[in-house]
Amino acid sequence: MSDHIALVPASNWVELRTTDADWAAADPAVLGTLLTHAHLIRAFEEVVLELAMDGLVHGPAHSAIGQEGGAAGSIVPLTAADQVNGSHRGHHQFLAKALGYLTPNGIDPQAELTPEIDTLLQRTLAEILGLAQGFCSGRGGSMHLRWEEAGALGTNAIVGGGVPLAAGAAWAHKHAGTDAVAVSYFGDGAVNIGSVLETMNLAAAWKLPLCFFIENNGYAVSTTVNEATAEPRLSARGLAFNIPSWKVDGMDPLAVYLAMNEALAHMRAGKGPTVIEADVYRFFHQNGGFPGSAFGYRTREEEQSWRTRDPLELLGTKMQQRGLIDAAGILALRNRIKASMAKAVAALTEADPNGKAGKKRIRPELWPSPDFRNVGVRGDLSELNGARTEEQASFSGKLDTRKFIDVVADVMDRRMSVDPSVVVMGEDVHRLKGGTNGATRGLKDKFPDRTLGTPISENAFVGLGGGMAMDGRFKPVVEFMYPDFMWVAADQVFNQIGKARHMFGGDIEVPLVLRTKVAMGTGYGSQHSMDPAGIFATSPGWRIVAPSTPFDYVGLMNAALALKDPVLVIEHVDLYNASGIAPVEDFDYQIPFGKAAVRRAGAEVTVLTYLSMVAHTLEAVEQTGIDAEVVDLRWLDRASIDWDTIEASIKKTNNVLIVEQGSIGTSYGGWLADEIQRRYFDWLDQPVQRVSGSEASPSISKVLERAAAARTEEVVEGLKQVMRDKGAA
Ligand SMILES: Cc1ncc(C[n+]2csc(CCOP(=O)(O)OP(=O)(O)O)c2C)c(N)n1
Repeated sequence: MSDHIALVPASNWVELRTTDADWAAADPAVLGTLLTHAHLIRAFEEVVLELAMDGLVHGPAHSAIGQEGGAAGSIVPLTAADQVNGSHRGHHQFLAKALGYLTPNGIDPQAELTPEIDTLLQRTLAEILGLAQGFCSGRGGSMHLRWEEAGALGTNAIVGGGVPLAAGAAWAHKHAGTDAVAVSYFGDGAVNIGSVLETMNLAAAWKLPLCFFIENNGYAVSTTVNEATAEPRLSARGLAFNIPSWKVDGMDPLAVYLAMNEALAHMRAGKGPTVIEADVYRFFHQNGGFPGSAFGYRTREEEQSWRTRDPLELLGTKMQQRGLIDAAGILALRNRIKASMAKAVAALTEADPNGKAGKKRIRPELWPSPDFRNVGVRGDLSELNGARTEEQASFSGKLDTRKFIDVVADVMDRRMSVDPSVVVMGEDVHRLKGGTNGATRGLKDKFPDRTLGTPISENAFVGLGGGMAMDGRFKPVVEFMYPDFMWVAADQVFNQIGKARHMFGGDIEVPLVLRTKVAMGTGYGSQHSMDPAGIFATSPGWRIVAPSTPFDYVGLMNAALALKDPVLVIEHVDLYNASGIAPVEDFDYQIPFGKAAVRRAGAEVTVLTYLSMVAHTLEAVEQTGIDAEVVDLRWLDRASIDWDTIEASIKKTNNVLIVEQGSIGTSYGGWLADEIQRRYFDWLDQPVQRVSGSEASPSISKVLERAAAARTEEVVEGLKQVMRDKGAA
């Protein structure tokens, strides 16, 4: 029989329950503020549900009625410098954080509401209704409420999606030398999603001041906690990552307040993240104004028993017992808030002239203009004004023949030397002489705090980078070891980072650089051999650069780092060990924004290509003797691509061949061919032709891998096909 030694978690795990002594000792001003927050949230949510029942809320209205205690209790202790983000059910936290910002000394429940609070209620309601005066100009709605100034970083429609972003804010707080914290709110359903668990691990490993606040309302839509997990004590999640964890009754706002104060002491002392699980109950269904029991997944009796534990009642009763307010005072508070909400509703809606008596409509003049739909998908590029740009042909600095990969490391070394905000992160970027290829050579030694080797958690660490970028104090350069890992991190890359600027109103900046290398030809097989250009080019928000020479790499990386948008920098292993003309000491120029490079002038066909396929194309042109114009696109996304150069070339050659290496399915050329045919149909002698890889991803077998990817031979064939088909269309 073996010995069995019981092991225990390294971190504390406690349930905090209030005592009579806690209630007796609680600061009256804190209790008054908690009561006012809770009533403001309740009355606000009641109006949202009324408007939803009237059909005026477009989309879901996830009300927090019943859950006010968790938000008020945890946010009242925060300072204006602390930040929060949340989930689809986030009105309550948004309002509490905004109220805390507007009234840093708390709110007296017996005082009049200030005009600032009236405005807050109206603008929040306006956002939920999708109106121009809302905090995100009506773009965000109920599920994307952001008011950065107040420390409300944004609610999120992807369950768990905001959590990595909050870690980025926490990283920035810590490394800026402040004691501010971030709090990320999510439901019981979110504790089982990877982004949350990955971020718990990352935040603990890096000791980030981040509170994972679980609002356990017992249901993810209709699925119970017990159905979804074998460990329904959700605060236990923290223990797996050595995070101290609290469980509290979220219907008791004082318990939440006290637990948050303990968690804040831990985080502000630099000891790392915390978990708080607050048991709460939503009095209504997932969204809208019907009770959950109407949908059959819970009983009316259960709902009734939770309603007897209403956090507003508890606070009111306890305050009355201490003589801090009386029933009339509470009623007056509620009436004042209802009056403010009525004013907000009157400002945003009016009688519907075409409807039955009493039917309301949104005031038509308050909608955003339809022209606004695409404004702010990316920034306005003003950040590039005055940038020093260079082309190799006119460069006056010293040039030499150098290995591409050395130049990759050099330019980052230079940027990190002159810009203390640049932070490099990724798997093994801090070891192995600069990651798996040497791209980050020397950075860890020179910049130990800004060269971060990450755990294998692409979703969490790129999301953390996104949060850092949105924070703005640091400039993340994130590396994905292989492009295919973008699928692992797809939520953060595409739903969060790519959409953030637009979704939150069009004017927030997301200056993140994502580096990755195409590895076709190295035998790494189906899951490591994609070219990500096509997927990023068809996803909103991203800019893409793809340097084919070391000289361009320097200038495109510098431009990427200067931009206030997320930029994908695509590299290629074939190029890493190739040599080319590159600067030796001047790494401070940019390649002109949105400018392609004509690598060979020609009259017969325009070849549009990028990255390693530029050299293959030039080789193919040489071999065939076909007089092709070879355009190295350099900037690939639809907002940065050089239409002027493309147009001039097409008008000259009247034939187009798009050349890329990767699989046809997720290829880059699809959208480009479509766009070219729309724009230049009259100038084309034949349909746009394409060279790409096959349908399947390249396999490990050398022969199959070669057959699946395009290289010089395929371009030769493509050029010949164009010539055969010329004029035949
Ligand atoms: C990744 C993802 N999966 C599914 C959904 C659809 N969805 C929205 S809310 C929700 C339930 C979430 O439950 P929980 O996290 O407990 O939060 P609650 O609604 O109870 O506040 C689901 C399944 C989503 N938005 N995101």
